[in-house]
Amino acid sequence: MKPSRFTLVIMGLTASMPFPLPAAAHDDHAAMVVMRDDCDPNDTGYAPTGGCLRKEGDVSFAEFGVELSSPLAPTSLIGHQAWRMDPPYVEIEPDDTVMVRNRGGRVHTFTEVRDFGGGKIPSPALNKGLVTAPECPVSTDIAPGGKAEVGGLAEGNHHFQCCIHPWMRAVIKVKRED
Ligand SMILES: [Cu+2]
Repeated sequence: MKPSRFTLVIMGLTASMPFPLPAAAHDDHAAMVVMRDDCDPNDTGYAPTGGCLRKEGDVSFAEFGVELSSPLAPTSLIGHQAWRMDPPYVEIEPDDTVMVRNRGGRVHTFTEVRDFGGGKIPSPALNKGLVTAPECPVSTDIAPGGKAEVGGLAEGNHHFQCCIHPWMRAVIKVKRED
């Protein structure tokens, strides 16, 4: 079991910095993960939960809800697959940083969890079959257009998820190349 060791910088503010980033790392990102969704900005169904702040997108709030689950897996969360981490798997070296951008219209988080689990929104439909990941209630929101930088990761696999849409997942593998 690895301790959670990472640095998350949100919009110029340092949320937690157990291991300061080397200055050069800020200009040299080894990888990027883009958080995406395709919410329809004209659908007022999104308004009570932050709206849809993007110019284009054609997924209605109703369609989003339908895709949360499948009749074939009634107790499992599936989730609309337009809400996604792109790519869901990246490999970096120990001193590298990953730039994370929210290019969707909804709020997302990019939260390191020991184990993938449920998110922080108290909605059974959004967390079907999942136990809340303990890291999620204190996760940091990244607004549409926002970004974060992840660095200082130890060697090994690191699990990141959105704590609002828990099927949005990414694994960052940190591996030293020789
Ligand atoms: Cu999300």
